[in-house]
Amino acid sequence: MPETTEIAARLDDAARYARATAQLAEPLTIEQAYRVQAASLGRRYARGEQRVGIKMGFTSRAKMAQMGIDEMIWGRLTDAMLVEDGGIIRFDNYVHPRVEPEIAFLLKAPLGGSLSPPAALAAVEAVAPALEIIDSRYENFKFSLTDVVADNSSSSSFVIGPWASPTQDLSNLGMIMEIDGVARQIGSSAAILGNPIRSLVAAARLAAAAGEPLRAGDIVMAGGATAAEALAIGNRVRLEVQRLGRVEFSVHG
Ligand code: OOG
Ligand code: MG
Repeated sequence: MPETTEIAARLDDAARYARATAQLAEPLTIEQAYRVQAASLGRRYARGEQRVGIKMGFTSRAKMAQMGIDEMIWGRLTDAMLVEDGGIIRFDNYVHPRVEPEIAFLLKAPLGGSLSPPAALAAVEAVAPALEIIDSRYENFKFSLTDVVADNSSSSSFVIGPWASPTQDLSNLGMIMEIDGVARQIGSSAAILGNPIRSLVAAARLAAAAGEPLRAGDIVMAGGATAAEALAIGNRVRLEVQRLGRVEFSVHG
């Protein structure tokens, strides 16, 4: 197997210079794939980026079906990936970006390994509508489970809408994602493991198991509630989540 550091460098360069790269030729174990992810993020931290939280992937049937993978995965988020609400992204900074509707959590306390949903909720400062811009670094957006894990779970950018208090029931909030004024994906927060709080519970467990427990101030993206949509130059994307409000961004050339 090629060195972890070699694969990490290849994937990091692919993300940094928006150049597609071939799928990994030799199969990795899931542990090796997460080691590659950590090493690739290590290169970002060395350039001054800071970890601000984690993203969950494949927490809904719609996402699993779209990509043909049915295991939950996670990736790291850095400050450089955050796009301001209403802001713009430059298409050229991506290989083949897609967008998906999510829910984000902001923590006010650290979260350790094994928790009940109410215990996880007690550590939540706020929740928000959120859009994730995923961008697989692999050609044609095709990958195996371990390929995508090594590639930081396709994590590329994320946009967070207004933070709201977590007092409301999150189990069945309507979600409408529009591109250029046309509803392209319609779903519910229920699609995310029955309730997105379960995604936070899983995030706490997986991050702690990896030796990087969730901290106060961390953001956790719960995973796409629907399939993702491909982006093109000129698109204006808006997500409306029932009771939580809207988040949006535009794609420029
Ligand atoms: C992998 C990332 C999955 C989600 O929300 O399910 C993900 C991909 O689809 O490229 O971010
Ligand atoms: Mg996602």
